[in-house]
Amino acid sequence: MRRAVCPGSFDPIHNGHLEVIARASGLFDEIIVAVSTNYAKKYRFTLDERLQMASETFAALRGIIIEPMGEGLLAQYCRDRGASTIVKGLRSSSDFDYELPMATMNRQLNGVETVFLPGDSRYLHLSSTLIKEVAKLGGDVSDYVPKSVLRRLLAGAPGRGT
Ligand code: COD
Repeated sequence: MRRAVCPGSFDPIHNGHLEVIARASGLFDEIIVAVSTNYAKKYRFTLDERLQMASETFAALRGIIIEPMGEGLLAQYCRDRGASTIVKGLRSSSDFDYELPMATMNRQLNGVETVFLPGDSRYLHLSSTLIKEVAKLGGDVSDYVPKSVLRRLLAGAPGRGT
């Protein structure tokens, strides 16, 4: 079985992530969407919420598993889960410059390879940070996030009570 891991914070998951993960699922038998926890990071959504939003997003797609990744090494997580490949989406050359050293390190640590998929041009400007900021200030992000994410973002938008 060809199994790959798509790791991320997914705080929250958005259509740029979704599109890359859906395409990756056509290349592998099984995709594990690994939702990371980095205790040095301040998340808007709890791990449970991020897992739930990802699960709701991929409910209709077969062969996609949503899991917490924990805090440890991604390369070790991949080995523990029997995955030989990491899939990452790229938006720009700066993404590539950031990702290349990690891809090399992960391969040298235990042989796990990284495959890069170019992001879809409709979503290259998206990041979770930008989406949270626009939504918080009352902007319309409905073209950029799945419905379950939109519902949660709107709960914190201006004039809606939180
Ligand atoms: N279009 C396409 N791809 C996108 C888009 C978009 N609009 N936005 C984001 N992506 C890609 C990112 O490039 C990334 O590959 C992935 O989606 C996840 O994005 P985020 O922002 O949710 O996640 P990050 O960048 O916070 O995730 C970081 C990881 C969990 C991947 C990273 O921290 C990690 O590898 N942690 C493990 C610790 C470890 O092993 N460290 C040593 C590394 S050698």
